[in-house]
Amino acid sequence: MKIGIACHPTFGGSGAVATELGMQLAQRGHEIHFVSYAQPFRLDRFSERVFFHEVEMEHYPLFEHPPYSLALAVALHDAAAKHDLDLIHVHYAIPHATSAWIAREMLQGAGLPIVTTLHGTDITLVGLHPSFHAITRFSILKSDGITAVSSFLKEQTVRDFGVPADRIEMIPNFVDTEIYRPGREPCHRQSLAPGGEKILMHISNFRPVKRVIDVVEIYARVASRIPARLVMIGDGPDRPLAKERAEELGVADGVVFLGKHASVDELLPCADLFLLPSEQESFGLVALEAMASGAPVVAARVGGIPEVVPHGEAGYLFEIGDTEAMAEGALEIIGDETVWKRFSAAGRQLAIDRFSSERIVPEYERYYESILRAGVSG
Ligand code: GMT
Repeated sequence: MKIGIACHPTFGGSGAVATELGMQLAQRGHEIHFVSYAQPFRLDRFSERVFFHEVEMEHYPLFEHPPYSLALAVALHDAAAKHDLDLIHVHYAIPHATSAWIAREMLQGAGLPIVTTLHGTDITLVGLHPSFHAITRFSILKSDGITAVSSFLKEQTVRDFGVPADRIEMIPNFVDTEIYRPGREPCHRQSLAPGGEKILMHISNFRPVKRVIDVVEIYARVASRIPARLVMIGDGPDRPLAKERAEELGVADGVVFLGKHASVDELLPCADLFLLPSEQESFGLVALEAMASGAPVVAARVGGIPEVVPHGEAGYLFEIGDTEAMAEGALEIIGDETVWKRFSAAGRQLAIDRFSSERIVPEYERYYESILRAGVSG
């Protein structure tokens, strides 16, 4: 198949999933055309049959906010026409599902099926805003195929957007368990925790929804009981607040901010524990990557996280903001080698059994085939 993929290129789960899916599909013989305003952050290696089309935008002084959605529609239309695409798969409904619909209209009945994958805040936050709700609903319903990354997200879409449940296919996110695995070399443990301290890790785009202050507070409680360091990867609006809180709590020396890293597969195997105390998480891809890398997870019991991290098996889940319980849970796991080994092995096994790319990527292929057989709904 020749597949066009539109996604946000910035650090974030939806762009990561879109890129990994495109690369895996290309390895399986498909031709993949990524379309975005910048190269997706994980599209950092050459792959046969993978192409990138940059959306070009004219910066005209009249526009305080250049109309990206229109430029993307044109880029999708041009890529579809020039490369004879069979299908367009957009990740994160806003604005991609709308741009894809415009592109399909512009092709005037040439028949370009659109698959929209719903990822998270396109449904639970941004899409709910009155300025986006109607167009998000319209564009989702105009898609020929709709997938959601968790059962939680599917239910939210049915409830808040009135999309019939039988129109949404739940296809969970996946992880390449050959790349995300324990014992990767070189190991950065020595430089991250030179005194042999336990390593707690957090990776995100430091938006308020990630509750990075909670991460620091959990760490401070843990570090008051056992030698530990906190490795913070990523960047975003709440990074200064997290730094400030670490200083207030007197634990700044134990916290290292590494900034943005695309290759988190090299760092996750160093973690003794992964922290994800988010306010909302439709899936929690990074928790899955941590589990595949052998790191147990302590997270908030929210959204789709319980579908990924079984409580008491691969980690512990607690109520949002309960940093005391999260710290206790963390100590229970990292304070006992036998318990840690059990959680670590269970998370890795789960990633292999339920969420490996070998298992999930063919689900997308089957879904594309069913959409192509059904034809464009319009
Ligand atoms: O929805 C977002 O906040 C953005 C999105 C992204 O692009 O980072 O993240 C969502 O999609 C990921 C991949 O499917 C999920 O693993 C994340 O849980 C989800 N984030 C939220 O729901 C907050």
